[in-house]
Amino acid sequence: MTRSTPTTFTHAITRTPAPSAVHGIRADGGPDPDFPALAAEHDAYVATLRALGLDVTVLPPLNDFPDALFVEDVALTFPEGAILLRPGAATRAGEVAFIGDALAAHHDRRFAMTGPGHVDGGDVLRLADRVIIGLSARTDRTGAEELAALLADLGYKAEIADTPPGVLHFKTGCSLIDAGTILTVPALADCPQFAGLEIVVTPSGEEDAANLLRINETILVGDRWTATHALLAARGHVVRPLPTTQIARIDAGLSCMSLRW
Ligand code: CIR
Repeated sequence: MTRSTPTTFTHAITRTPAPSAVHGIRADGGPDPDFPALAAEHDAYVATLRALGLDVTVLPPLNDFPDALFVEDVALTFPEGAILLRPGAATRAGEVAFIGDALAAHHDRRFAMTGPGHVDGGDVLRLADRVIIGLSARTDRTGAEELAALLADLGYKAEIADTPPGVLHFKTGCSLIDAGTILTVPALADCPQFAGLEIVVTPSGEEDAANLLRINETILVGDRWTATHALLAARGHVVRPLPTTQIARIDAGLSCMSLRW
């Protein structure tokens, strides 16, 4: 099968989870993660990014911000520059101040949202030719429109989409698996902004697999989602299962734990 590969990643930024991560936000209650097991999931994630050849910056834990390991939500990174966001959860707003130095070390061109709107990076899906910004409980239209203007300054076209109710972030429900193909939960399969892309729907019962992470020729997928592994392997992809049980308890998946470019 011939597949085209989207952006090649060479760098990532992550943040070590603090013990407070067990108190991370979760929409539906549920048990706290087990901290040693969560830290082990994060370690495996960082080790995998490095094994795939990425230069990974690991930032120190921030115990005052339980969700700070989810660096994806506070900024966007591109080869051409970086954008500081305004996360929509009040308890996460302060995380932004702690990512700037790491961005400055790598990106000469830096922009920042100034408000009053909000965007979480988990709502921003980068495609080969444009960026989709999903409206959600964390990302509002005012924020999405400000971000679209900043993206235009970086040379990226942006479109604004809806995120289905009950889905935390746009990318909780979908991921790019190659330049022309989206893996999506059924609730997002008819997203008008996916026109022109091939749509692959998550196997029944494996909707949580939709937040996977493609790193160049390898797709990282939660280790519980065996039907999704088989589906992707049958399409010719190299699949790397990773443990995600503990981070899932605080509503997170694989994309959330890094910024990539
Ligand atoms: C939160 O609710 O903000 C965190 N507990 C989970 C963030 C997940 N991030 C992401 O999907 N990009």
